[in-house]
Amino acid sequence: MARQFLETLLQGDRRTAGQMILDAVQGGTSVKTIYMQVFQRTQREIGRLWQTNQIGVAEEHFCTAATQMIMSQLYPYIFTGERKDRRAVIACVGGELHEIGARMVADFFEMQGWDTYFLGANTPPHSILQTVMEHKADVLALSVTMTFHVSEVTSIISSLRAETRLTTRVLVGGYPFNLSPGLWRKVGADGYAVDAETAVASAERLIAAR
Ligand code: B12
Repeated sequence: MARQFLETLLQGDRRTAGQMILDAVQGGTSVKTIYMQVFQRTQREIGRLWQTNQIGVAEEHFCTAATQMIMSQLYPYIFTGERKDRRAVIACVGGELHEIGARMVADFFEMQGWDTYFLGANTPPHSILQTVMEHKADVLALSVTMTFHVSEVTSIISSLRAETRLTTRVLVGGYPFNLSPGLWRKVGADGYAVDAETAVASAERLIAAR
């Protein structure tokens, strides 16, 4: 299905690609499966095709925008179910433009009954901290893709500890953390997860140990 979805997008047909996903979900495929097995796979394959010069920036942008639009069409299936009275703020640190991974993490938290505040790409540090304080977040989830943004994470975490009395736990994730096991400890985070599917369980372990 991921292959068919990608081929359809590369042909420029986002309507059929979207319908394919809606049909699958209405036919019983879980949104979680679609996220992990179709969207994540496809985005990573798009990156490989771009890196090896088989597609251009325009095709990558088209596919990424279409995928985000199709994700929005799945929201009636995401914002359902029992709430847990747990709050998570999810953000990409300043300068970071890769936001689909973080959005997936946010949506997995929602699907597990958390209330989420997804701030998206390129969020200034003071806005992240302000949101965490305003919502008394149980968890702050920080996403980084480009290695040159990792130092931003260190600085946000130290400000959070120094400037607030909150017991908010910090979970980090994204490409550099997946490449380098143990990096999450070096930036001062409380935990790390490899993907959206494992992020919520990691967060719940951190809360239980608080
Ligand atoms: C789409 C895309 C873009 C788009 C992003 C648009 C958007 N709205 O998000 C745009 C065009 C902006 C872009 C720009 C760039 N990109 Co780009 N991009 C991608 C691409 C193709 C897909 C990203 C994606 O959606 N992945 C799918 C998601 C689902 O996967 P994920 O991000 O890994 O997230 C999962 C986990 O990591 C984890 N996770 C993520 N965050 C968090 C947070 C927490 C708390 C937790 C627990 C878990 C977690 O869970 C997620 C879901 O399971 C990737 C290819 C790839 N392999 O990912 C390249 C890629 C990341 N980009 C790359 C590059 C080089 C760039 C640019 C430098 C290009 C340029 N020359 O300008 C710029 C940098 C921009 C910047 N300052 O951030 C390289 C990075 C290589 C490297 N060594 O670092 C990649 C890998 C492409 C490649 N193969 O070379 N890009």
